[in-house]
Amino acid sequence: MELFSKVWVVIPTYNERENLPPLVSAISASQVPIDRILIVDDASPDGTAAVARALPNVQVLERTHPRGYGHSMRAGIQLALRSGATAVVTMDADLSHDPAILPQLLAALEHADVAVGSRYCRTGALVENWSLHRLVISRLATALVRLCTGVTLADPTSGFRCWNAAFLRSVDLNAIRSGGFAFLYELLLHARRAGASFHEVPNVYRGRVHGESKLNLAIVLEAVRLMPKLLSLRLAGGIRT
Ligand SMILES: Nc1nc2c(ncn2[C@@H]2O[C@H](COP(=O)(O)OP(=O)(O)O)[C@@H](O)[C@H]2O)c(=O)[nH]1
Ligand SMILES: [Mg+2]
Repeated sequence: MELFSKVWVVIPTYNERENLPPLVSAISASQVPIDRILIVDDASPDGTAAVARALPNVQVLERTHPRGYGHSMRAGIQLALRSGATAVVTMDADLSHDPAILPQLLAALEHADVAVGSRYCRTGALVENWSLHRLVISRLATALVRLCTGVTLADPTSGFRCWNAAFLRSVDLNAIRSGGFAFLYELLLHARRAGASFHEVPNVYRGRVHGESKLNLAIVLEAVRLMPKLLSLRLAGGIRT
């Protein structure tokens, strides 16, 4: 099947009502043939789901429990795959992932299983409007995830990824336990174990303007606790390089 015949974009949301209308317009303006934009909302109190339902080409998956980026991402990706997606894009709602690079991400699937929108793929960081402490956390996470997964991407923690769906179907998503952002790191290791080839595309990451970050101590601790597990899985072998 043609790789771009059914492109799904999966976006987990929690309190993103102001960001969704400009995001959906920017995705449409990127001129890629998007079959469906799937908003996976965790019963946001600000009414994000109702805003999303009024937007063109959008399907809303409403979840309740347990709340979390990782739980939502897994549910969203699985729905996209069950619905026959040929390519799956994952991105955030807060406009930090620039839809203008969608054509490059999709084009990269001609020669890679996964294309990553990357903050760090040139010298220095492509970030704007981000506090120093967020940059430091991000850089530390980058170093740890590279070490523990063995994936040599410049930006292995980026959630802006574009997958060949046929490849993604070969990854056991139910084996991933993390409910927060650590889902992304676990997925990376499982993808590597399945023999993934990667390609990075520069993405100028803009810190959010509307709404609040959901990064909190529990999410950071979950990620820290995951690292030894990832490392032992990596060292246990069975990983094609
Ligand atoms: N469904 C769902 N989405 C979430 C949750 N936490 C964060 N998100 C979404 O995940 C994306 C990234 O979160 P964000 O707060 O921007 O994280 P940051 O960029 O690390 O500050 C955004 O689209 C959020 O709305 C959650 O618990 N459930
Ligand atoms: Mg964000």
